[in-house]
Amino acid sequence: MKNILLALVLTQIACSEKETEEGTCGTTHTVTTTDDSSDMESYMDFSPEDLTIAVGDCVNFVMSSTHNAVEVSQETYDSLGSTALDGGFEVGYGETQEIYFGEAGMHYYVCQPHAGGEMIGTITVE
Ligand SMILES: [Cu+2]
Repeated sequence: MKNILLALVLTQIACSEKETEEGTCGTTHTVTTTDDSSDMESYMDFSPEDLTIAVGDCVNFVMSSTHNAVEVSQETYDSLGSTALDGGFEVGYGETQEIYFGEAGMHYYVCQPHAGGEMIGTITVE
């Protein structure tokens, strides 16, 4: 019984540490992609493409298997490039990841194989 209690306490400590590190999400927004290439217009898009959120909100990126979402600099975004931003977020193909945004600012991201086809997006945190 003592061991079970200890395990519970340790689990709770681990969880609260994680929350402090990543922050606790205010509202969670969702960005999705589709693998259905019969409609190229929606295939080459993040949905939504441009998202405005509040400081402390999270964005849950739900990537289908042929797309990724990689943060880039404004310059790379403007030139439809695909070079990842140092220390930026990166959600892999077919991956779902919740990203916490704790500071106001602008984030630019692209789908690396389709950046040239304007599969790009922004997150505005205000
Ligand atoms: Cu893509």
